[in-house]
Amino acid sequence: MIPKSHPRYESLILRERLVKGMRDGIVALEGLIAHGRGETFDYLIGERTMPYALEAERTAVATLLLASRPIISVNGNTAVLVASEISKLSEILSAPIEVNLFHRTEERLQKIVEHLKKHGAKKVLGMKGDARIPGLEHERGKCDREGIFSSDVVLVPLEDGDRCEALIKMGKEVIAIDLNPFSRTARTATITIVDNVVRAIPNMVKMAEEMKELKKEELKEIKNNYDNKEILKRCIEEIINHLQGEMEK
Ligand code: PTJ
Repeated sequence: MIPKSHPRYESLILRERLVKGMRDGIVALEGLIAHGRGETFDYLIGERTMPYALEAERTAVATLLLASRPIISVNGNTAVLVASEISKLSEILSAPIEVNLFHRTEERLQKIVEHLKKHGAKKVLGMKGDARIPGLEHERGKCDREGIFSSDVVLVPLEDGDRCEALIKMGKEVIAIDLNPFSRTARTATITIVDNVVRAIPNMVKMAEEMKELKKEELKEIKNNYDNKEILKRCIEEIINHLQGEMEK
C-alpha cells in the first residue's frame, strides 16, 4: 500500500491504476511504457495545467460544442485513468465514445467497453469496426462507420501521430491530448492540449458545463482567436522557464 504521506503519492497511485488495468486486460503492456514517457514530460511542465493548456482546453470544448458529429476516441490508458470523467464529458457534449485501439484485440475492446459503461458511459462504439481510416495499415485504422469514420471533430487523448495525420487528411478537426509537445501528434493536430489527461479531462468537464450556455457566435470567436502553433511555442517557452527556475533553486 502506498501511504498518503508519500511525496509522490498521486503519481504512484496513477501507476498502480495502470498496472492493475494491465493485469485486468484493459491497458496494453506498451501502455505502461507510454505512460512513463508521459510522466517525463509532465515533470518538465511542473505537473500542473499551464495557462496555454487551459486556453487549448477551452478552445477544444468550443470546437466540440460547435461540431455536428463530435466523437471521443478512447484507448486503454485513457479508459483506466479517466473513465467517469470521459463519460461525463461525453454526456454534456452529446458526443459518443468510440474505443479505438492501437494494439487491438476483440477481447480487450470488449473489456474497455464494459469498463466505460460501468463508469457511466451511455453510448460506446468501436465493436463493429466496419470502416477504415484511409492510409492506416495498422489496427488503429479500424473504426465504426457511424462513429469516428463519419465524425467531423475527434477528441483523441494519447494519440499516435499516424492516425492523427490520417484523420486530418480525411478533413476532420483533431483535438489531441499529449504531454509531449514535440510529438508528431502535437505538431499535426488542429488543437493540441499539452496536459495530463487526468487534469485535462476534468477541466474540460467543468468548462463544458459552463460553456454549453454560450451562443454559437461566442464559441466561434473562441475558436477564431486560437493559434495552435503559438500555443506550442508558449509551451516550449514554459518548459525552458520551468527548468531555468529549477536550476536557480
Ligand atoms: O490502448 P492502445 O492499444 O491504443 O495503446 C495505447 C498506447 C498508448 C500504447 C499507444 O497509443 C501508443 O503507443 O502511444 P505512443 O505513441 O506511445 O504515444 C503516447 C503519447 O501519450 C506520448 O507522447 C506520451 O507522452 C503521451 N502520454 C502518456 N501518458 C499521458 C500522455 N499524455 C497525456 N496524459 C497522459 N497521462
